[in-house]
Amino acid sequence: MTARAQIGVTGLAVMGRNLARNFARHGYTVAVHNRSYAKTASLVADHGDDGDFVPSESMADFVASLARPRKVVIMVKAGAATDAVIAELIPLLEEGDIVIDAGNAHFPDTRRREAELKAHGLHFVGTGVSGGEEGALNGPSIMPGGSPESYEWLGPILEDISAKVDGVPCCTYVGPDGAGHFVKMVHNGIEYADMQLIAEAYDLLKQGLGASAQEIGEIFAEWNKGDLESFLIEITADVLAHVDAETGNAFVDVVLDRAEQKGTGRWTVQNALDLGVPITGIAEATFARALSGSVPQREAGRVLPAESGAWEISDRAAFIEDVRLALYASKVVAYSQGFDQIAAASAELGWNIDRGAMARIWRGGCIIRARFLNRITEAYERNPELSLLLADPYFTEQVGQGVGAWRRIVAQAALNGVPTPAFSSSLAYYDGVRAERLPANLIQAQRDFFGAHTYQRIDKDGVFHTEWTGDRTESDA
Ligand code: NBP
Repeated sequence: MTARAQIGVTGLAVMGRNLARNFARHGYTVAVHNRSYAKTASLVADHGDDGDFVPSESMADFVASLARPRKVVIMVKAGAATDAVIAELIPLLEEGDIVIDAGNAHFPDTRRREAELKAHGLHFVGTGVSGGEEGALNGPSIMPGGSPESYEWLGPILEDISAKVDGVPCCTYVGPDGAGHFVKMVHNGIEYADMQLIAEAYDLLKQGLGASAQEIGEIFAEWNKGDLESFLIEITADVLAHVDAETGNAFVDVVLDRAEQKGTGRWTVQNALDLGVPITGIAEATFARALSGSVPQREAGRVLPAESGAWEISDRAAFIEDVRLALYASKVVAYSQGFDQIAAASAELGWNIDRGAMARIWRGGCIIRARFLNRITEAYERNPELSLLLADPYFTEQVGQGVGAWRRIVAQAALNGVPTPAFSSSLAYYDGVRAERLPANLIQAQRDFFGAHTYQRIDKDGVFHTEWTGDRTESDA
């Protein structure tokens, strides 16, 4: 076996197969392997024309077919399968080789694996890959972590096969150990928020205007020509226009209203709680999916009184514009919160993640690709230490122009009994961060009362406690 392949992919289900084809189409000699040989054989049989594949039945032959330093991409089911493949690889690899996990691993697992492989003299690169099947084949957004040294070998290849926007690759080095998978996790969390916000906008247009799916699809198609231009708005317009072949009804009207939530949204929210970062848009989006699937509660809840009247909208065009502005503003909040989470983790784990660069590599290839990501990159370029994306002058102005609309929409939704958890919580967050004073003063006082948790004062430095059950004197804590 000649060690001639420049990169290898093990795990040739939907994602791995397409990624391997993408490498081959870019002129790389690609070693390919799968636990069961059938997938390897069918890849070469069906797509051998894409380029130069070196198929192997055994892991040992697969490793032997790779030029050094070996670069092995693992694209298997995240979790135990990844550990099984790594265990098989370790004895076959040599110092300096690079193992790339491109599956959807949870970042603590990536940190553990990176440390383990480092002890063997191997590089381990946990890599976020977004864009699904189509992205893997034609250019995904790629978020690699691991050592900077491994990126020197790997970066040019990954940048080559990634999506390009204005000629710029949607791939960059994210940061050490689990940083790549972490950023991919937050990307998916933002995706949850984005989808929920779009769904709420759809619901408002449907319930407020009594508009048909077709009509709402046309509104989204129009929105896609402006600031909201994005992959998700584009496919929403497409989906809303689709007619169910069996019934002749709008397709969305025959789809059951129960959304699933898999790992990444939940992980994002769990991690935000650990970090103490309010990502309310993402959290509400995750819980909204959970609520949609809470069948017994929803059945029981139908008896609850609404106390809302018939919703009458006199100016349809003005209402549609209000929904658009509220959607844009809420979307900025979701991104602002997601980038706060990245900043917090980066500070805690010493990752030094460049948030502007993350927005740049999300512009193409991935599910949240959107026109306004350019604006986010610009905001972080203007001020790399920006503590609140919303407070960047561009976004302050853009969101500011829509605040009135945002309030009208959230208020009308509440008055008319339409649930808008992501719109509403995003506005509450906006008002929270802009508030001169929050009622947390009372919470601190309560905590000191029942648990002697102490408090600080606005008029002098120090930490204090009041003897609530005694004479109520205040002492330094
Ligand atoms: P799957 O997640 O369905 O995994 C199937 C692959 O894992 C097959 O190649 C299978 O081999 C292999 N595998 C399993 Br299962 N257990 C194994 C083990 N113990 N040892 C070795 N191989 C094992 O594939 P996928 O849908 O292509 O996804 C691959 C990865 O990409 C996952 O981590 C997934 O979360 C991620 N993903 C990402 C996106 C995205 O947009 N970025 C989309 C979809 C998936 P076999 O053929 O022998 O059973």
